[in-house]
Amino acid sequence: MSEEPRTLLKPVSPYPALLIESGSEKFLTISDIHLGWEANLAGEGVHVPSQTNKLLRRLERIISLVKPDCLTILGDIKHTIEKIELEEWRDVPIFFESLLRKISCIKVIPGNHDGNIEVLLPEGVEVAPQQGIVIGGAGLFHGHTWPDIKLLGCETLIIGHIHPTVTFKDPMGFRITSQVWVRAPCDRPTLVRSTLKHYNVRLKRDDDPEEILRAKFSIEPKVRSLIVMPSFNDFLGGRAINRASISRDVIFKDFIGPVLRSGSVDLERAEIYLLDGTFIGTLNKLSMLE
Ligand SMILES: [Mn+2]
Repeated sequence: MSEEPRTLLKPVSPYPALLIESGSEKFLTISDIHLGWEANLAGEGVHVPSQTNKLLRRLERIISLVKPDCLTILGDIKHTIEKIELEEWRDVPIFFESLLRKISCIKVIPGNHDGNIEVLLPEGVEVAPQQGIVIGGAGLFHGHTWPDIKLLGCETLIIGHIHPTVTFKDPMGFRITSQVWVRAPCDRPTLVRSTLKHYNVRLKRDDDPEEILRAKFSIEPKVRSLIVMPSFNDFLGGRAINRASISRDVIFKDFIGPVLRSGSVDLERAEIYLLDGTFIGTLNKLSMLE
């Protein structure tokens, strides 16, 4: 059997961006841009200038810095879900046409906000399946759907969708909110069992789901952890994952997406990192002071 090239995951500190190095190839990965988000606020009487240019300049800076071969975006390019707002008709094509002048390989994995995204993307931008893609030992998908079965052969699953933040109160009573990275251990047999079940693969009570995956799909199950990326658009609201006022169960139910709801991801023991790389503890130690 040929040796797989090593896959290295490097957060591009202090940005909400991840560099995936697989063999000699470099993939820059970001998630949740939500272009047109501020236009939605205008409907509520709050007027915020368009963030598109700021986000574009920031992304171009990161591309110049790390010189990736390819840019992968884990979904939620635009903000409105089904229909397309006027601002998105304008901003989404401009955003990607400018990016294509910097980098010729761009892959988009659609998120739940990306209905009809194809019509907004210029030629040259590849739209991948919602069930995700494999880059070396990393499986990438947005997080609102089940991943493709082949992603179970990756050591690390990487999703967006949740926009994780932590919130603390300082001694003066001020609230501080920071975007964070989440890296949670996975219970592999449970994840394999629930994914196979989703794809209607029949399992008897004492079947070993990992054996079935090997036998029926020729996939060696390898998933060990799941990474939740911070949103690239830092202007958005986030999900304070350390809220103590409601029970953990409620928070977990609130974690939208079938993989997080399946009970196979141990969020209690998830490691939480700030964007500058500081490890601030595991989630069960980070209750918010209220
Ligand atoms: Mn989403």
